[in-house]
Order: sequence, then C-alpha cells, then structure tokens
Amino acid sequence: MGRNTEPARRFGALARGASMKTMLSELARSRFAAFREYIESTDPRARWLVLTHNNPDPDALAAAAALAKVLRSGFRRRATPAYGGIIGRAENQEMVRSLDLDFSQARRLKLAHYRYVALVDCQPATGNSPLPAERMPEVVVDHHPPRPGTAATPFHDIRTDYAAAATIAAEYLLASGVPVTRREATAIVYAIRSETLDFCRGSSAADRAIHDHFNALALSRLLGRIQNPRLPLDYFETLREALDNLYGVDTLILSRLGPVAQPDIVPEIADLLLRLEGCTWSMCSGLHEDRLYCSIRTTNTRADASRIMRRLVGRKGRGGGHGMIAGGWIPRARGDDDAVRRQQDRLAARLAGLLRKDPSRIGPITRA
Ligand SMILES: [Mn+2]
Repeated sequence: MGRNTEPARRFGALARGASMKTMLSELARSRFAAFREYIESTDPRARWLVLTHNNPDPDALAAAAALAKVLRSGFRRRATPAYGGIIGRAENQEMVRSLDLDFSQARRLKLAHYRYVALVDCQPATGNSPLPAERMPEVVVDHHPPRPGTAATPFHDIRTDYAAAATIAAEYLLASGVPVTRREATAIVYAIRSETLDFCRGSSAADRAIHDHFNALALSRLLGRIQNPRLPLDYFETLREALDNLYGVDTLILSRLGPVAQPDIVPEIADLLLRLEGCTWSMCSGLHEDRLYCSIRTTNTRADASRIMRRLVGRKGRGGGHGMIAGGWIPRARGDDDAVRRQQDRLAARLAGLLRKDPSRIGPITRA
C-alpha cells in the first residue's frame, strides 16, 4: 500500500468503471451498508416483491427495476418488480417497451406468495400503492417526506433532498458492484430527467452525479424515442379540454378535466399549465373511475406543495408529494357530471384560499 502505487490503482479502478464507488457520498455508502446488513439477515430462499406506487412514473419504474436488480444480482434473492394501477403515459409505455422493463401488474400477483415487500418511490399506509395498509413492507426506499408508518419498517432509506428515488436505487447498484446494462442505465437517466423536468425543477448533487455517470452508458436513440413517443388521439382531445377550461386567480392557473383515460394526464397538464408566463401555482383535476385526481405544481422553491395537497384533499382523500409538486385524489362526488364539476370548482376555491388568494375572483383565463 505504498504511496507510489496509488496512481496506478486509481487508474485501474477507472478503467473498470468502478470509479463511482469513490464518488458515492459517505451517506450513500453508509445507507447501502445498512441495506446490505438488513438484506443479509433475511431468508435467502424467500421471495421479494418490489412495488412502485399506483400509476407509476418513470422514477418509480426505474427505481423498482434497479432495486430488483440489486436484490437479484447483488444478493441472489428472487425479486419480482410490480406496479399498481396503470402505466398510462405514452412515454412510460415506451420506456417499458424500449428498455425491456419486466414488470408485473400487482393485481395479478398473490401477496401471500411473497415473504418480503420493498416499497419504492412511496411509503406504507398512504393509499397510493397496491400494498394494503395493514401489510407492513420490510424495505422502503423513497424521497418523499417521511410518513408516520415508515419509521416502524425494518429498513427504510428516505432522502428528501434527492430529486429522484431512482438516484438512491442507482447508488445501491453502484455500491453493490453489480454490472449495469445500457438499457438499465437509460432507465435511470430518463427517470432523473423526467422527475426534474430536465433539471429545471431542482436536483441534488447526487442526482446530477448519477445522471452524468449513467448518461455515458445510456442509449441515446432509445432515450429520444421514449421522450417523443407517438400519442393516442385521446391525448389531444384531453389537451383541448384542458385548454378550453382554463381559469384562475392572480398567479394561480387552474384547469379541470372530465373522465380521463389514464390518471397520469392530470399531473402532465399541471406541469404544462405552470409554464404560462406569470404563473407561480397550477392545479389540474380529472376523473378516473370513482376518484377525482388532482395535481398541483409551483415555481416557488420554498413551498410545501405536499402539505397543501394533504390539506386540500382532507380526510376523505389521499395526497402527497415534494416541495414543488404534489398529487392526490378524493372520492368522486355522487351524482352526474355536473356534481363532479361543482366538486372540482370547490377544490379550486379551497386551493385559492390555502394560497391566500380570493376564491370569489376565480374566473376564466383569456387573452387580455
Ligand atoms: Mn419519485
């Protein structure tokens, strides 16, 4: 271990692509050490279910795929990645197709078949995963603010300063020394880009380091195909509906949708609305099956959108998020479409109130 051997060893590590190990922060390494210790204490023959939140986004899909890979290749565990709800957005469907992500629909699996459950990009008992509230997961890997049920789980790694849960899972991949395929690298890169809106929504040094490392391996042609997929006609119809129903007050912009083919379109519209010049808050709501889904966005980096969303949906609904983005749902109002529209208007008025804007001044947005 003489000083003169250092440069050669460092170069060797670089050449093998293991240099990232030295790039992982002290925190990342100690969290992985705790993860390793916990996984090694589990029964090596038992099955693992790796679950995303319902209607998974690219971050949830990439994080679950990476965590399942770590369990399989790093620890020789049997692991099944699965999701609840639907993979709705054309981008996400293209991601699964192009990158050969092997996901099961949780509805088709028997929970009792799995001795262990890992929840990714979500937390227990929050109403947004296929895991029933009474079934405690063994592992939670997430970047949303910690929820009460999480502290009691045997292993949890919650990093609220990370923009993507996929960044945490990618750090596990690197720390475990498991070789990563170019498709897996592409999934991680896309997850971080989409979760941060190409880094315009804020990110940590860890997100940027993981993105840049895996970007060198990513398949740019597939990345391009995922980011620009063909879109079904109902996407354009929903877009028209959203633009026909623009209203707002002050710097808050709102839109409401009727029944939507898939709930993921609601946050997508909220992202789009926030790009209107002069706006600092946006909200979109839309009906899917018996739930009214709602998403809010803000440009205010010091805001707590998650807390506002939870106050917005109240006791009957479920909501969560990060600082600048949040989503949730409430049970749809009984009655016809008009009853739901009035429910959407009440939601908009309540949000205006929470943001200290006068709800009685909410009106259509038109060109001055
Ligand atoms: Mn996420």
